[in-house]
Amino acid sequence: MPKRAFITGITGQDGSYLTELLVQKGYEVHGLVRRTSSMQRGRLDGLVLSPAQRKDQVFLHYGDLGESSALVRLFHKIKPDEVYHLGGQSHVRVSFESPEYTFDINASGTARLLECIRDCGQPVRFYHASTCEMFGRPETSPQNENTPFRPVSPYACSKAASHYLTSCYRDSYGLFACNGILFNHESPRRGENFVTRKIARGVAAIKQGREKILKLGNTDARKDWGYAPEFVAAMWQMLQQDKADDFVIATGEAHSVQEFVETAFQIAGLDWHAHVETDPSQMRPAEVGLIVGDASKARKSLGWEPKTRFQELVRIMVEAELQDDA
Ligand code: NAP
Ligand code: G4F
Repeated sequence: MPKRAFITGITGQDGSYLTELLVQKGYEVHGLVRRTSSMQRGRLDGLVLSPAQRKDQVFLHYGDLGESSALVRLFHKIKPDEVYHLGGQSHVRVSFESPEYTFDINASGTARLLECIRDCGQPVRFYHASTCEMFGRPETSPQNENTPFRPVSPYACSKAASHYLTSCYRDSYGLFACNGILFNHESPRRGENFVTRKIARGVAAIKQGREKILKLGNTDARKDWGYAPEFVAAMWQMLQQDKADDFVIATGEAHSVQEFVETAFQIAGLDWHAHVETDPSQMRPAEVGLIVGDASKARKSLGWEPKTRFQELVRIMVEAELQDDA
């Protein structure tokens, strides 16, 4: 019998890469999808899988993290061995506009899933998509699994609640439940309204004469940016351990949005000075401080290491946009 995985957020950046990884490992993959007015699911339509793999190994089910009844039914139907909980309202600035929705889907959504696992009567391994945003404005750097959380956005508060729920169910009920505290990870599949993809798309549009200006918010912000396919591999590795635990996954290097801009424009042979303007609507009521991750526990226990460094990541993203738009 192949192992069965259930992925929430399968249509997202990480969900799509994780699906490819698990299918290559022989898993049967079941994904939660929301009903939308269009049947197009760009990232899933572009999965690097053979027609047979798609037909025999990937199955989509309607549901929503806001509704427990559908989740309960799906658990009984799928009987997953592993659950990768990646679904949620993942945009930090949007969380200031929709805090209640963000909290319900991200925090209560995790409680709904954990209850399904507690009640399903079989051993299930659970991965929760935690985030470095929980560190907020930390007093120490770099941050590891023991660094206190000081969240500064509704998104980060919802993820901190979700993180603690996951460890609470591990401690209280003995569930195999892991938190992956992932730092920013990017790719050509990143959502268009996250800054790295926005810059890569903007650079391609300017290069091809379709746009003249790229408008950005706070370009002084510094992030620890890695490459998404490498980060989803760590999710799988966490669930293959003998004991459930929490892990920071990061590159350990911080770069500013401004450096991303300069590198991206340089790769395309353009001068950023002529094209970048400030957009006050992209500023946030609060920004995190300097967060940069210490992934030494993951290196020791999982053998996980980042391979793709900043310059190469920017190149991958800009070249993908230039090719797409050619
Ligand atoms: P993403 O591309 O924004 O994908 C989010 C996924 O969640 C999508 O599949 C989305 O479905 C789904 N979703 C949203 N609301 C839902 C709901 N009410 N019910 C069911 N599904 C819902 O995010 P990502 O970059 O892949 O990140 C995956 C997870 O890791 C997220 O939880 C994010 O917060 C967390 N995280 C990400 C990073 C990062 O740098 N990427 C770092 C740390 C943590 P639709 O396609 O229908 O919208
Ligand atoms: O790309 P961003 O929107 O990502 P952010 O806020 O770091 O959140 C992402 O990473 C988190 C992990 O740290 C995840 F938990 C979360 O789910 C998500 O995947 O913004 C990156 C930085 C911010 O400091 C922002 O203020 O870029 C700055 N920025 C500057 N101009 C902008 C823009 N961000 C966006 N989205 N759009 C801009 O025009």
